[in-house]
Amino acid sequence: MSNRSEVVIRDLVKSVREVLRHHDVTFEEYRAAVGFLMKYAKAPEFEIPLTCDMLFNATVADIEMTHRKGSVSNLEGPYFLESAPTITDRIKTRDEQGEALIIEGRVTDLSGKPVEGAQLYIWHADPQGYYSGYSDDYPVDLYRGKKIIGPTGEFSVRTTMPAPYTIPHDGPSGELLGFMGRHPWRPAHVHFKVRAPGFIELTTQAYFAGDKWLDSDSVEGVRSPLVHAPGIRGDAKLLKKDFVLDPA
Ligand code: MBD
Ligand code: FE
Repeated sequence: MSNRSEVVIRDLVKSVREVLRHHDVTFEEYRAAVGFLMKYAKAPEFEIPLTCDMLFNATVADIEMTHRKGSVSNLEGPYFLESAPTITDRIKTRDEQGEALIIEGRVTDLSGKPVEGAQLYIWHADPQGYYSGYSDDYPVDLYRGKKIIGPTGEFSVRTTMPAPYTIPHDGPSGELLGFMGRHPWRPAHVHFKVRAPGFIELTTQAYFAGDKWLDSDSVEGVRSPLVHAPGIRGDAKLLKKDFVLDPA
């Protein structure tokens, strides 16, 4: 077999040509499309990865799941930071704003055995829908953390409820959504990444039942096993989330 880029890229081009023929695309429309792509050259650097994530990242996560048995994976999104602070039982939030959220569960292997020493990264938007760490006045230690999993595999972390969020939409990514008749909203979500030696890295998200944007997520990331109906504990909402890791 010829090399992989040959096979995949040739097929990709073939698919696009079929769409052009199927819709009788004119030279004028073709020129307009090339003109649109030119906008990415002058746009901020994040626009190309944002458009790619918006259109294709969830599909790659789905493909990955056809080879795995553990927890359902989902998009990483653009806001993961390696430099998240190590936490114990609390994620730092601004001035106790927003509704409290407790996230708890276990990290295990496929047989249910705890994965001691796993690193669980948690990150999410603040109550206004913004992520920390992307401007000088918004330090990385807010709304994100890295928890080291102990011998029982269990964790319990307190933070605040994330708000629904719009992806940046004043550039070409937003214009493309507009061409497709779509809005830029994502449902409220919490991001997770779990790393442990001997296991495949798991990247996923949790969504909340009843969210207005679940059925029309701008990045089409919602998968039903990831939608949780939160419980209540004291003054907080309670999200139960277990992570089952596949062996490497
Ligand atoms: C996000 O916050 C996100 O989670 C994804 C997947 C894409 C854009 C912004
Ligand atoms: Fe996100």
